[in-house]
Amino acid sequence: MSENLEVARALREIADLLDLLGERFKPAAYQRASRSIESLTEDIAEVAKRDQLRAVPGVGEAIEEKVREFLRTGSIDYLVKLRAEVPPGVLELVHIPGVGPKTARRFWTDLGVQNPAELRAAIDAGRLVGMTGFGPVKIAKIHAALDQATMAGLRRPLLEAARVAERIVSALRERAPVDQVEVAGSFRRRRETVGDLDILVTSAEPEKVFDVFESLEGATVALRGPTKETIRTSEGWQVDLRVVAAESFGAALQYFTGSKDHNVATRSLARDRGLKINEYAVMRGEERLPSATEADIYRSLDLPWIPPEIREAQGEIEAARSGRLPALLEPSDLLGEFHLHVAPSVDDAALAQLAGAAHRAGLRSIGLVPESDAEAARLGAWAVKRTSPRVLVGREVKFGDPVPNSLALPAFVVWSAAGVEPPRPERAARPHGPTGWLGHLGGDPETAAGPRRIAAWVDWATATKMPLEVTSGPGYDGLDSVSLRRFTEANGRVVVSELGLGTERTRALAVGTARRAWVTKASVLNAAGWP
Ligand code: DGT
Ligand code: CA
Ligand code: CA
Repeated sequence: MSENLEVARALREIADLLDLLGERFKPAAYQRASRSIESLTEDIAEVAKRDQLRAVPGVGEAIEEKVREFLRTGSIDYLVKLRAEVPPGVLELVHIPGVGPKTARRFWTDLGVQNPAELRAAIDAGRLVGMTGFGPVKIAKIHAALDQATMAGLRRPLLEAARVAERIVSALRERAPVDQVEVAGSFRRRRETVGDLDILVTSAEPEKVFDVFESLEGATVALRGPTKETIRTSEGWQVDLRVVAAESFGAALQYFTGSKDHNVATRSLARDRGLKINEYAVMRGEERLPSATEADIYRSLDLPWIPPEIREAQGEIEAARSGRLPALLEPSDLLGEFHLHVAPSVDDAALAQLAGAAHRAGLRSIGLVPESDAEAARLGAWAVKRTSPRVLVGREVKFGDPVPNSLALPAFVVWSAAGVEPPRPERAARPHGPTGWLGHLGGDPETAAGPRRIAAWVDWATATKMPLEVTSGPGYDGLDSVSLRRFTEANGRVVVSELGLGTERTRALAVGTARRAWVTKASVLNAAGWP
């Protein structure tokens, strides 16, 4: 599997740590390199093999060395050293909405604050008042974010959860005596942020499963019982692992997938029909009804199986009862992928490989997004020769900027909303130029001004019939499923982008975000091999 996201994450952490340590220019370089590697379409190991790392935007000599070290050894010495210089709680401050690394550094160095709890105490004690740049509004915002964070534990983006979940699931499958393995909870519902991971397995030998689980690299045991063990990973994730009997697997999966509100609703339906549902089984008095699969559980309520992504008590039970559950978007519905950034170094062989991978993935068309006019011209010349998949060359343009057309008009434009204030809907007008859609709604997560900004963009897009891009979670583009559902129910159209070919993970998560918003393929432009 491609290591691009792992590398990007490590570089991002280096950037955060350097920022916290007060370095001036290096953090920006690491951040830039991290972003370009995250959106690279080619496997970073391949780029390294071709000796083209330095052609990736942001990668200089020092970063190249670290990328190579990571590819060789799976870790970066420099990162390990930096981690030792910063208390782990200080790095947690960086993830609080409204607090970037620079602000976290000030809390740490000026106030001696070392973790979110201490920051809260400092605010309560009035210690932020009078600090330059911290007016009452800003302080209140941080306080509210902290409240949310401590109420639900610190929540982190779905994409991060996916990396950890995949690693643990594959280790369990490979090394532990398990039969069925599922990640339940908010992760299975593809919630935008995840508090902790809830894994369910069936096994005849729970003790052996727990032994493997707690021996995972970097794991510390928080609690171990006969059927449940909780660990903390080196990244700070709490992971619950439960071993359940095969005949209870459906009941357990349904219970631990949640949401709580959905469970409350299903349990009340059960009571109406004289049944009782718990995490072990559906019971009619003393009689145990089939409970090995989730379909068993829903069948006992005369309901069809309900997809996990919409189990939020937001109308799914009524829809299921009346036979009106939507056919949610499936990964195989996507016939085009149109947000493929390509490194300037990419040669014809690498392009052919990319097209081949797209073809094998069932895509009928792909859209390349080069960085410069010269690259666009070169890729355009190559693209006209391709038929399966069809290759289009587009550009990403900051919303409000003119479309570059020095040689030929791009086939499409991804309008980037990153850092751009939304126009008022009553002054609605779509930008001139070729077919386009709006992406990067939240922009950089650190500067994202939050829900109100996204709502304003959604209103504008609804008024102008501008399609919106959906990617894998607000850690990247900020379009949450609630806004998305509002948009598509008002007939808005979307483009679902995985932001990188061959990474099934990002594709699955982008589709998951769409499914959470009840999106069917009818609303998805690239479900038809568009254009
Ligand atoms: P998270 O971890 O905060 O992102 O969200 P979840 O949904 O994964 O919540 P978690 O880990 O506390 O619990 C997993 C599931 O277990 C939850 O979605 C529903 C079920 N569950 C947990 N506690 C309760 C409860 O008190 N009542 C009911 N009905 N279900 C519960
Ligand atoms: Ca959870
Ligand atoms: Ca849990």
